[in-house]
Amino acid sequence: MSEFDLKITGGTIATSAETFEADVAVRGTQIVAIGSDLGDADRVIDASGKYVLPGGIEAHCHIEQESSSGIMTADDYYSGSVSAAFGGNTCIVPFAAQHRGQTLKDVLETYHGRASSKSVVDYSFHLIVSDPTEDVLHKELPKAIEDGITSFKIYMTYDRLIVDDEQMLDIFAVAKRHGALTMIHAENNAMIKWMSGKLVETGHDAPKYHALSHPRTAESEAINRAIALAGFVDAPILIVHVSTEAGARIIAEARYDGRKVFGETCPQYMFLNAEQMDLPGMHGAKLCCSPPLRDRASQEEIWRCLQNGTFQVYSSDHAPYRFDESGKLNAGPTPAFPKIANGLPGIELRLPLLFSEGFMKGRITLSHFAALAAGNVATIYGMDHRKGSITLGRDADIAIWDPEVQRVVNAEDLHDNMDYTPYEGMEITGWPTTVIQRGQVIIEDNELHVERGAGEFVPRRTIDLTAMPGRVAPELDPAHNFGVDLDL
Ligand code: DUC
Ligand code: ZN
Ligand code: ZN
Repeated sequence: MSEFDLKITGGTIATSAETFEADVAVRGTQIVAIGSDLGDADRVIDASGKYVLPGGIEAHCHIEQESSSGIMTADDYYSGSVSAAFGGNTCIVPFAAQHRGQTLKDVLETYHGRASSKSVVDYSFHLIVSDPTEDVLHKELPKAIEDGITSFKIYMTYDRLIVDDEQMLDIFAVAKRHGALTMIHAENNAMIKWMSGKLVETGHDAPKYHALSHPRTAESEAINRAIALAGFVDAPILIVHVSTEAGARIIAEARYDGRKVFGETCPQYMFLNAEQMDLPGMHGAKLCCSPPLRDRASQEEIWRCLQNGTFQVYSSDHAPYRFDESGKLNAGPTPAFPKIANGLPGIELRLPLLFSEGFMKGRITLSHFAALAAGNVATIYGMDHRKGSITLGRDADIAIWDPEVQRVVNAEDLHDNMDYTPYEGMEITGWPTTVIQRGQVIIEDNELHVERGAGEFVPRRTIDLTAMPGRVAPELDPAHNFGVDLDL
């Protein structure tokens, strides 16, 4: 009998902290040795000339989720997870969306049912909270957190999802008390509605006008407000899908002040711009997402904020709606832009795009790539005891990247259930050719080697906020408020 089940030899390993040459050995589901001259193994993978990196964790994706207007995403947990795996991911954290009137218990049961029988990679969920009733706040959210769902998203826009400032404070206070992280879709609802109304009234209802209807200031105003509200109760927040430099600066400044604030951006804000929406007919609908694409200068600014660490998280925001009546054209063949489903696909290309344009072109180091692919997300979302690094004792979730592979993006080559990709025609250098999940090779030779349902639910821990001091607002501090203790 061999000492190990699997050994990966000759590769260059990267974690968020360092890059080094070594062999990796796996027994069962875990990494058990890293070094040279390790013992023999049942199977040896030669990774000479390749990079041995943590399996990606895609922490912002919409899979088998009904939008607030009832449109189902094109990907279910099978196609979505297969596409994620082909893109070098071994774990996904999609949303379990509460629509108003639903209990969180029912929502989570539904999503566990959807994922457990289909996902080929490990998974967790972030809740979307749209109806913060007393029960939700004081019973259901604490229970969900206890069960390992330690993050939830709220929306500052969309009529059917929006929570107002007072509700945000309620949610932040619960998150603070129980150690959860609130993710925020930060856009000013009134500005979007006002601009959309003006544009449509004046006949500007083609898809490209969607980009104008969500002004940059709508994002920065909402980010500012979210940070002020969360900062008041000293609760940790993560601003998702940041599209503007103004928004990024507010996040950077809050972090400079020690506030408990994280930032995320997405490939669409680095690789695409609104000029590309100026297409004939409805084709611009393929690029309608919220926040919208901005301009070329903004792409460079978002890159810079990724490089300088303002964004710790880089996610696809995969929100797959096909260019047909099941998705983008759900409201008819020529809907005005406010009726077009929002979102772009990108779960398979998130990492190849960053590897190619970021690491291979010298914009980020390999360690920074590993951090953005998996390490940062594992830490921020409470999975780093199991995932996100090539480290002894962690799950053997590994993606072997071949820097020699050259590909031109073509929607037909992707494994999602979409009929287009916004990245069509882009040239990519480097690809994850072997993907290993908990010691099992799941992708090799361009083929899937895993059954549906092989992925497991990963209960997550609460967030570690060491080195993020935050502050107590004087009005909430008994030393400065006549001794009032609100026991938040
Ligand atoms: N927000 C998301 O996070 N994804 C898709 C659309 C949206 O508004
Ligand atoms: Zn959002
Ligand atoms: Zn999203």
